[in-house]
Amino acid sequence: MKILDGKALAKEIKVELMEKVNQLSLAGKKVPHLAAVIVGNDGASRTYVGAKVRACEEIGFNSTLIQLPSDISEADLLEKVNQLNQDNDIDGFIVQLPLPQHIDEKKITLAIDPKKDVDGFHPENLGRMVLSLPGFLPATPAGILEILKRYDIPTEGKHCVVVGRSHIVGSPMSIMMGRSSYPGNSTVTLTHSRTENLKEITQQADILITAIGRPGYLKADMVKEGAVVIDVGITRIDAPETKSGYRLKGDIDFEDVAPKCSFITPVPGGVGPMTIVSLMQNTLRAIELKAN
Ligand code: BQF
Repeated sequence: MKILDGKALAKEIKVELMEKVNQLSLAGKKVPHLAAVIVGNDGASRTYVGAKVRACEEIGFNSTLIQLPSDISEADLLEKVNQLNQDNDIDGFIVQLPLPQHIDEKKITLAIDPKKDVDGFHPENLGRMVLSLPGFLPATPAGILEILKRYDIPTEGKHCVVVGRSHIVGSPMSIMMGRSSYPGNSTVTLTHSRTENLKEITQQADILITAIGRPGYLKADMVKEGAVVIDVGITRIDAPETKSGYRLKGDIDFEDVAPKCSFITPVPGGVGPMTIVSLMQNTLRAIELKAN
């Protein structure tokens, strides 16, 4: 069993991005500028946005954090999105999800200029992904492809089982693994909460990707010997002995499953850090796409 070290990979890619930023600076060109909008005070969301701003600082991107109160109206948030769409200094921006109940996430996502939609959630970018046209790929699936690529994991003809059908991870992941490219060319099965005989299906996976947010749900008896296992789940578990008061747990029962795998991503330090660098890669691409 080999660990797919997302944290180390993310560090490597950040160095590559740093070099590209230096080249832009030396050429007298604009350095990428990412803006992040956060609404309200959710602890996890603040951690995620903090990680994104910190990554910008490490790489040398400009970043702007826009903090808005949880009781902001949908109209006012849409106004903010429009402002960012029109701000020529901002190359890309994200609106951190989830949003408060009274705000329609779909409306907000639709309002983002697809050319600045570095999260890749706008239907135009999702459509481009399906058609393999240039655009922004959603950060988490893109980060997983990068892991598979950099570890030279064969995907062609393999059975890839995705557990979870969210718009942000499971659905796009299933499409990307089925596309005619590398990583891709897999035979894909997308499973979800209504799937019957889940265990029989996951047992057939050469590549198993789980994104359901149920800590420790997948046990060794659900995994084939030698499978490549990618764990996207990150649930906060109370842990009073730690400084933060919590620890992160994936969808995979790691201790149970790891001995059976050829490769496995840990939580933390697997897919999560790759999600952050994918967002950074998208932000750099926003500049490149603008130039063409
Ligand atoms: C790590 C996210 C659910 C819902 C909304 C590093 C992150 C997480 C873990 C991170 C996530 C999850 C993000 C680790 C961003 C990934 O070391 O294991 C980084 O910051 N993520 C998000 O922005 O929104 C989410 C999960």
